[in-house]
Amino acid sequence: MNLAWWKQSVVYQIYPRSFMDSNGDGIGDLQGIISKLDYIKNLGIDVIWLSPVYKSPNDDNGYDISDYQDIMDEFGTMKDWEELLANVHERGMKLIMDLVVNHSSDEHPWFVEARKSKDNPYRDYYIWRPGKDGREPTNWYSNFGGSAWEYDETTDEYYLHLFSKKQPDLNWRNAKLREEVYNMMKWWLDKGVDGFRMDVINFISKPEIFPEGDPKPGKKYASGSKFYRNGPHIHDYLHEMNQQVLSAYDVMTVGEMPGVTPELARLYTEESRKELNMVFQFEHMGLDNGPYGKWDLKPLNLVEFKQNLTKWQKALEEIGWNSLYFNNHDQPRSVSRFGNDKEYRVESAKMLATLLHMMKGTPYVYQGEEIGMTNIQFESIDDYRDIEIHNFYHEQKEEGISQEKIMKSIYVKGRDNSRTPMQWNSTNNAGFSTGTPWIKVNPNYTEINAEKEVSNPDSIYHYYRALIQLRKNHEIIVNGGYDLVDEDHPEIFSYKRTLHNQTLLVICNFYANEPVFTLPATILYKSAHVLISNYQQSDGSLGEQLKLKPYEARVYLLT
Ligand code: TEU
Ligand code: CA
Repeated sequence: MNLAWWKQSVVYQIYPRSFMDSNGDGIGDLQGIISKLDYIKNLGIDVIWLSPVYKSPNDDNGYDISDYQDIMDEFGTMKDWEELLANVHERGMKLIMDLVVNHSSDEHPWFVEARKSKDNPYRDYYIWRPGKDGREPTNWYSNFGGSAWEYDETTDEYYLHLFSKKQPDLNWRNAKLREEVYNMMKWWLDKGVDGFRMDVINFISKPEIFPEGDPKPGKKYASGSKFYRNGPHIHDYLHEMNQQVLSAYDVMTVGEMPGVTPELARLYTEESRKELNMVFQFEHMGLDNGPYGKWDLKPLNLVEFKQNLTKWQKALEEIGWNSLYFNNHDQPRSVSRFGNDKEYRVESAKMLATLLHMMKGTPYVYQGEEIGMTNIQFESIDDYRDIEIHNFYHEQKEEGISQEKIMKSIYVKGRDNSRTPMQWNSTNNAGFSTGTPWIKVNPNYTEINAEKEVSNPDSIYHYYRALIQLRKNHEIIVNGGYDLVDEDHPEIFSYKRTLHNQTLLVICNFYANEPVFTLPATILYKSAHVLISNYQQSDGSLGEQLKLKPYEARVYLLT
């Protein structure tokens, strides 16, 4: 297959703070990651995506950067980072870094300068506006609650922050700022980095003017996302970045793009446009959100889920490329969210992995997903660490919402669900740290841990290994066409992949019932055999009708 390496790769995301602590301070670090590279390699991983490790005050756990070219003290030194990169490359893996350039930390020297005076040379690296009638320049809310504008007394102006007030947005209209970003990227690429995951990169082009949003009934602030997402110059900036930096290297780029549509994703990832390789879209991550957003809980409708994932498979089937994920450091854990982490944790984790890994695109595995780690429920809000959770809690408390309702939303959708320490073994703190972890370990670590998973051939870990190996052995998984099967079935998610004279038939029972799968008459074959299944198969035959067990997944290769 003469396909780009990133089209044939499987990526493993590490959230460093929670991955492995080597020095007993309770915080994951670079030496900890180095000690676990063989575990990652043995899973069959090709690329590691490292969430930010740069100097940061950790207001948003590293997504607020105060020095783009130095390592956060708690994670180690630049020498540790260079040792990590060398060790990753020695094992034949690649390393991509997290590029967070929609905003910096307010402790970055650029912002420290910019806020000194209106005529400071760095003033225009950020977005400042005067207040309007004694209030913020617009009624936009921040993604972390409250206003998206913070008043700065020194110069009697507000600065824009689409996230926390310690994350001021950078002004990409300023060519000098863009040049500083490009030079920083080259500096990392010259050190041997194999690419970037780009944080909210479709937010960087702000509109010429900032219109007022339209608040929901009873709300003071409104979404401004239709104004700052996919803005007027976004393609110019990404193409400029590609031409001035990326095109000179053999690298992989994935843009994190809340609000991106399939049509826009084709523009961002069509190779001839020379912008990015792929994007993280969020539509399937929003199907269990009510009208008021993620905390407004709504049950997932499987038919909607099937239609949405199919829409993305078809839109980027020939042009562009899909990223495939159900988990990351911002999302609750999929086995709790979409599967069943009680009676059928193992079966449903394997079913969800089958569903994702047999699709067309680059699959992403988030740390702990491969061993079926689950969501967490802390009794006290004081055990949570995420700024998004704390802001939500206090905002809701002020609105008089009940503690029970608030905590229910946090239990189902809070980002800390995915940030509890990686569960390595059944020793104290799950073997993550000999100190007190920065966030409590999920108490189920005695049952759910990597050591147990690696030693059990029927584990979720070994099932992921098998799925990843299938991708390497069967071109149809990387390159085959995609078609949904039986769109309207309310419990079964089935699709087929086709390439030359082969058909891959993927059948996933999404629930605990035992529905019957009916083979469409249009699927013709001479021989069928099961490539993988999450139940021991009585036989690999494929009749006209298949009674499925709870959360049963089967992949047939038909010729
Ligand atoms: O996330 C962007 C983003 O939209 C998040 O707000 C995410 O959708 C939300 O948290 C889901 O509830 C990126 C990073 O992945 C996230 O960790 C950072 O907090 C955010 O940008 C700001 O850098
Ligand atoms: Ca540490």
